[in-house]
Amino acid sequence: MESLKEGFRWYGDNDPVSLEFIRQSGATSVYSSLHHIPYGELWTVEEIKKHQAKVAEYGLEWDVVESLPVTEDMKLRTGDYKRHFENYKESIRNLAKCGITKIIYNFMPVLDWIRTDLHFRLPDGSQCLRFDPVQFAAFDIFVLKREGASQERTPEQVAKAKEFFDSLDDAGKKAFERSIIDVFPGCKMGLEIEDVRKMLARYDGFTPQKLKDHLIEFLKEVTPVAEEVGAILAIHPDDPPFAVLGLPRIASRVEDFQEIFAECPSKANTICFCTGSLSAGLHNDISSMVDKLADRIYIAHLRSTQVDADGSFYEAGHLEGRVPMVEVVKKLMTLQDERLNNGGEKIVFRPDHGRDMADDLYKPPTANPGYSFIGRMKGLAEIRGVMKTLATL
Ligand code: DNO
Repeated sequence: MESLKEGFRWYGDNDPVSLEFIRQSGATSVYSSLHHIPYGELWTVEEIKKHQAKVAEYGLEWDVVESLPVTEDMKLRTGDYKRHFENYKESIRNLAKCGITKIIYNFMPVLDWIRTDLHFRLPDGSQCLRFDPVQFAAFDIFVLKREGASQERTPEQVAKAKEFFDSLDDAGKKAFERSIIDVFPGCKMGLEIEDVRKMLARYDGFTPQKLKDHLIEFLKEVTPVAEEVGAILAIHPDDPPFAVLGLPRIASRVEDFQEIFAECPSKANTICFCTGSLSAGLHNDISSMVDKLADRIYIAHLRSTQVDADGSFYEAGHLEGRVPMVEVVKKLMTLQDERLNNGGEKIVFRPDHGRDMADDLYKPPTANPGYSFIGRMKGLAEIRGVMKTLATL
């Protein structure tokens, strides 16, 4: 068996983790995006080539686009969405002209991922990201004051959330609010609570079915272009894979993906198999998901979570937690072997997130929680060890 292709995420020139470091991790491939281009605007060949050249300078390859963002207008089919669709299609063509054909996107309304603690301290002193449903309920009910937030929870959960919130003094409450909004929606945007309310309001009365319909319409529009130029689009699962803030979620369980693939059978319609996001839902059995979605997996994010009895989860070490990583890697390598035997391509993965550890703990916080260098490199090293072992058995 052959090892999977090893990737690493690079956030571009502003990423404190440089390409110089990434190259030392053992990765050969880079997951990156043109972060300076506003969502919905065109990625020109010139801009793509510039970025690609920076990556190539370090002997690395910009293999995967993470992400080509889908705008809120595109998800809602309002405002400027038609122009955004045209730009999206043209950006896919331009990427393919530069030889980049793997494109990740997500269709999560408003937010990308949610946690309540960005510095959860583990017994060994390293830190990771954590989600606590009680704290999140406190945010939803007492900070955001979202209508219906209490009714969606049991009286016991509401009482616990109140107890937590009341235990904070004013400064603590402010800090708590910031810690959640600062990663809303998935990156630091300097939002205020009123902005969050406005963003959520756009989805008032928007059902999961409607969002799914919009996703399928989006796919039916863009996959023919992707197919034409030999590209694939990979949907990123909901993180976490359950309902938050009353927003519709449609990429949380195996049935969701099966439906998405059945309704848009194009070969360009694939999943970014993110074991970390998926494993935060106890309903997801990661190993059997590889089997069920195998023919749609070309890109993977490998990481694990530990889900505790109270429904909270934290990002566990890459070989720990509830993802049977060795088994998953073995299945992916077997799948890849079959593909390679049939003239297909390698599956590319990256270690997703990592702990803040060693001297990364003492560096100023980065704009991208979960993306410090050493923890991710540890994850990559561990997975490389697994792959090498499996390859020589
Ligand atoms: C989080 C990432 C996501 C992912 C996007 C893809 O760390 O897994 O931000 O890049 O959801 O669109």
